[in-house]
Amino acid sequence: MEFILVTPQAQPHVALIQLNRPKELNALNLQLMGELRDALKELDENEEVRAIVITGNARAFAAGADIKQMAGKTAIDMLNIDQFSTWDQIRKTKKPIIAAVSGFALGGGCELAMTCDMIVASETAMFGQPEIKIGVMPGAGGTQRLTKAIGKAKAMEMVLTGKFISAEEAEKQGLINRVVPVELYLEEAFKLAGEIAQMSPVAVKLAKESVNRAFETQLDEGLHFERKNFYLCFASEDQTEGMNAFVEKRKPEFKGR
Ligand code: DAK
Repeated sequence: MEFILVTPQAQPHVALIQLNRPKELNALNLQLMGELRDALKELDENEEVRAIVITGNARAFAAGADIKQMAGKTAIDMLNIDQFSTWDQIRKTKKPIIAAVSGFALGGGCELAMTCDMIVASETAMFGQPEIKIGVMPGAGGTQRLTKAIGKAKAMEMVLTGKFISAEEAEKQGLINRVVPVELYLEEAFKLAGEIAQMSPVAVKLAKESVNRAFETQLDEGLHFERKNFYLCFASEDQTEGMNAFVEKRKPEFKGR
């Protein structure tokens, strides 16, 4: 891996992926995205990993797709490169992913953060979809996820003017989970990931899948899907362990089975 650093056990059961093109503000070139896709697939299959944190550095989470790499491309080049399959693969990660964002989260960087399940930000974080300023528009879910997160009026303004919003504003709008001082954002993301890692990995996966369904279906179908996953929890040893531990007044030991 050239452009990301992967630590499978950065903390017990929590993996860390750090985007690592600091000079280019972690601009997401094709190789970086491929590495990210492969790393997530591997971590998703690693039984020791229960939650994943993706971060950049204090100055930038990611300033977007690599404009220099995209500049000379034609529509057919873009079609043939088919970056969407990479992004789709990332979206299909079953384990929870927390984006720990500081500095710029722009364009594809903002979209990557929104593809994660939760966002913890430093006070210096800035979110934006500035593609309009370079003659294009968001292409990795920005118009959809941003609109669902912060509503039409605010999303429209960001997408049509390219203006950034601060971490404070992003929290107020419901785009992110919380804002902390810059020296604490990674620690805070690990804290959240660590909390989730103590739960049943089976229930966590099924719950993540069910929450995501709310964005893809009507209520009736979503409720139906939730019910199936709820029943499925009762096929796990973790369900027996969790409920027995409660009755016996002890801490459960979940195994992901
Ligand atoms: N791409 C390539 N290089 C970038 C970059 C980017 N997005 N952002 C920054 N850099 C590079 C700069 O060119 C500069 O490199 P050198 O000139 O030193 O070689 C270095 O990083 C430092 O940047 P600056 O000198 O510009 O730093 P400043 O602090 O002055 O400004 C900035 C920081 C973030 C405000 C500025 O760099 C900036 O405006 N960056 C571009 C932001 C942007 O427009 N982002 C959106 C890109 S379009 C798709 C999936 C996703 C996408 C498309 C398709 N499919 C699945 C098909 C996504 C598209 C985008 O994200």
